Amino acid sequence: MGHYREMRLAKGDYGRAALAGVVASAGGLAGSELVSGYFHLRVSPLEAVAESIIRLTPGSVIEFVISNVGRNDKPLVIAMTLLGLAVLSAGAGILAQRSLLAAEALFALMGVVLLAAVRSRLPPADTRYVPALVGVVAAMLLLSALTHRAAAASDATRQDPNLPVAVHTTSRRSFLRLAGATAVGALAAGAFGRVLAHGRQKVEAARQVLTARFSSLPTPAGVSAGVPGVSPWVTPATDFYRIDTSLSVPLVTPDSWHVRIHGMVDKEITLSYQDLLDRGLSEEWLTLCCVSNPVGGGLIGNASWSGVRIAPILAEAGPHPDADAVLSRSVDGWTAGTPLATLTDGRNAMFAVAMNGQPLTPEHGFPVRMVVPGLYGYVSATKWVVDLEVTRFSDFSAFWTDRGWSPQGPVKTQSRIDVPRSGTDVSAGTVMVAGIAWAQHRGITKVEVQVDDGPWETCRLAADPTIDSWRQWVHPWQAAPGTHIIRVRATDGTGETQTEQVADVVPNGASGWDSIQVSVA
Ligand SMILES: Nc1nc2c(c(=O)[nH]1)N[C@H]1C(S)=C(S)[C@@H](COP(=O)(O)O)O[C@H]1N2
Ligand SMILES: [Mo]
Repeated sequence: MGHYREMRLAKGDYGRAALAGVVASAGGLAGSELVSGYFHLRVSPLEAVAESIIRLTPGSVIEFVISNVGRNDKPLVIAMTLLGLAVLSAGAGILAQRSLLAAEALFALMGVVLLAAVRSRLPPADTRYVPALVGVVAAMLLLSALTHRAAAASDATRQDPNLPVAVHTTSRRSFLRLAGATAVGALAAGAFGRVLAHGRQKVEAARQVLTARFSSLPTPAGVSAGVPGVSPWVTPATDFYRIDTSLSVPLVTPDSWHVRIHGMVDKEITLSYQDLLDRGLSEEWLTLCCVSNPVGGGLIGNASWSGVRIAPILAEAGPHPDADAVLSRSVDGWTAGTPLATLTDGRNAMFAVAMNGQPLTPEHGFPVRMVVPGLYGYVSATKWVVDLEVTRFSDFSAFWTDRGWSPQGPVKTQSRIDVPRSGTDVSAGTVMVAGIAWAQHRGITKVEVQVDDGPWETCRLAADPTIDSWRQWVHPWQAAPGTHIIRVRATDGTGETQTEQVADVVPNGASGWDSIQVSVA
């Protein structure tokens, strides 16, 4: 890369160079569509760019466009985006004849735009950046290969016009063969990617139909401690952490969904989606967290869940007296073992169908998932749930218990400092130290902070409408100049104070006190 060529391109040379750029980016784009379709992501990088453009465009312009082209603003913006991409890529192809490095940098820059669009349009998930990354790398490799062949074709023409015609033809053919093969491959990959994406679109359409049926609980009064920077009481679905073992998001339509309750029961029950809704929905606040969340970590979120209580359904099935567990299974074969008692003891264990008033997103388990207050997700929160087997802990091993995690996963009492951020500078005087604390189904009754080796000071707690959700806390700290360590600890509704004992996330959740270091000027 990076060699400079004398810019003496003939007309045909320009055409080839531009074609190289366009075909290379088409190849990359097709690759990104294919991978995105495979992962069942809601939008591909191209669609993410189009959606971002629509969002960044003033409403009046969008209205004007819609009134002139009808509801099809998205296809139009996609067409315009593709046109813009083609023009930029053609330019990059020509630039590549002079400096391949500069042209590759231009492609990389377009990649950054794709990644930014994806970041703003897709919820956090390990796979969301993969399609754009695959696309950019493919486009850059193709640009390099095509540019070299285009240059060889131009060289052959220029070096010696008296060379046998066959030489010019061979290098030109070599370029055209690669360009042609790439174009054909791109069309095929792009088309296949769209076919793969179709399943997601069917599920999104089914979600659309359901949106009006669910509602969110109103945010209770007083749950905010009023300090900017603290995780808000409600975690929007787009910010909610996602943990699962499926590379490709399982796609299940409500029409095809059933759950079977069987095993050590008097009567087997199978419910359709409609059967479930017919039982009547309730809404509950619940904080869900992951056993893999390190002290101070972000694998936690709070939402208003709409769903159907599991207890009455289990009661109808009639569990045998010697059963002590329910093994739930998802459509993709993942399993969790939940204590039977936590599903029947009156807590809000439910088959959830909506989160914050919206049908679950496919990433969070559409159409139906489980949530159980007080337990980590790996032993309770089965997404895309289709099977509940009433059984005994001694008779099975679930997905994560097979891999060294504890069969029992009650949530440990924990607290986190959200502000100030560790490692930041604050000015002397009153500094609001604030964050969240959680001990689902036991509740939080006290939070204390300690500055350096001073006394533990009791924080003000925000309102606590349910013992199943996290609770915000705040402490006005009189900051004196110097470097300080601040620690936090919570006490739950059973009177137990969060342990100082540091434990790793394996096998049953991290423990220890969250702490920050700040410099006071
Ligand atoms: N089908 C399925 N359900 C699953 C998992 C999974 O891998 N597959 N992971 C569990 C874990 S470990 C957690 S912490 C929660 C996370 O739920 P979320 O992705 O909606 O935040 O889902 C649980 N449900
Ligand atoms: Mo988890």
